[in-house]
Amino acid sequence: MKTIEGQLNVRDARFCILAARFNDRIVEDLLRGALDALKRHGVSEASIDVVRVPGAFELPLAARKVARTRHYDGLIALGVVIRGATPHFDFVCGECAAGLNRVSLEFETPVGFGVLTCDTVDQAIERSGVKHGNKGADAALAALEMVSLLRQIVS
Ligand code: INI
Repeated sequence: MKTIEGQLNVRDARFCILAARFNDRIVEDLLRGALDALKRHGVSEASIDVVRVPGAFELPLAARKVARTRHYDGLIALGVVIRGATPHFDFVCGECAAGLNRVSLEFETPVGFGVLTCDTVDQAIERSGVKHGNKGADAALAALEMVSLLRQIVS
């Protein structure tokens, strides 16, 4: 039996982090986590670009444009969506997740999903480096692992 799985040390990989500005104080913590995770696994700062978008809803379009360049091995999308009094949350979260997944499949490019979808600000803070880890770092590690995995599966 052969098991194929990705590693976290990937050679010569380029990453693009897409970060939403909405709820920017929390997104910055996700960004810090993602950058730290990449660098600690050997990705140089010169191999990472950061693209800023207004909100999580805009992440898929920017990700698509970035993926199209074929300049990057992996993308990492970061955002924080917090439920309000209207159904807006559901539309932003749904389109964001579905759009990012489509980009990933269409371009066969890993997209780490580091978009928090929370009921409260406290939940978001807890997931951006306080109590429940840092989901930006988790998304970066998932992207790293998937880049490594895809490199091993050649058609
Ligand atoms: N964008 C977010 O990233 N997080 C949110 O919590 C949020 N809320 O709550 O409205 C949000 N809305 C903006 C949206 O992503 C778009 O930028 C906006 O609708 C313009 O297209």
